[in-house]
Amino acid sequence: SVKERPMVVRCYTRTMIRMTQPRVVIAEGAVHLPSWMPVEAQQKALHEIRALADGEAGFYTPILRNGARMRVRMLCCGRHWDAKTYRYDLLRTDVDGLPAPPIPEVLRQLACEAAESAGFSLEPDVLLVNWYGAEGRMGLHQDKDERPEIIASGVPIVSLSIGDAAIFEFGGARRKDPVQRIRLESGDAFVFGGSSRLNHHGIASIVAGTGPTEFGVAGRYNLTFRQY
Ligand code: MD6
Ligand code: FE
Repeated sequence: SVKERPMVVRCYTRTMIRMTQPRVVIAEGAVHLPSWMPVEAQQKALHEIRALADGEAGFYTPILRNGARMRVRMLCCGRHWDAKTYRYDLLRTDVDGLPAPPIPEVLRQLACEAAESAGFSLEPDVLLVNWYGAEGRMGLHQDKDERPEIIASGVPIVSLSIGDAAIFEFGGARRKDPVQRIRLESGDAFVFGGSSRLNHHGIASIVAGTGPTEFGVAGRYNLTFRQY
């Protein structure tokens, strides 16, 4: 009988479980994967983020070309996003001139899997880590500093969130298009590419004190993986 076939049980790997998890299509090519990262994966990722933070080229507060300080701390891997020129560079020219550290393999692998879970494929060569305090936010923007061929091909950006929840706004191709508000929790993945690749989006607010207490995270980390 079926009861005598333990093989069926053994097939339920983590991947199988993930495949049955919710996948919310927000717009064409924009997919929210709630609770996509198991707690152990979030802790592994946190370990990597802390190692980067403690490294020579750690977090800094970007200053934009209009002179405004961003309301997040940032750290880039693979390539550095220059807040003064809005270009990618191998060196942190607008910060301290140090080279951007490589993307940790554990994180790169997570991003590839998240892209796959959303029906995309991604070979990330840039990772931006944003660190938000309770007052952190990010204005509505488009991610359009990657190579034009990559953007045109619809290769997605993969976003992973760890720590406090955030209210994410996801709009359309035009800045004045209406936005959907999505609460991103610790462990959520959000992937957008295809015809949504240039949609406006931002972080309206952080919901302080809502992250898993056992992580000991102050605020929220957001990791965006890109193909330059
Ligand atoms: C954030 N995220 O979640 C900011 N960009 O803190 C982004 O700006 C973002 O979530 C591109 C793709 C996904 C994102
Ligand atoms: Fe973005």
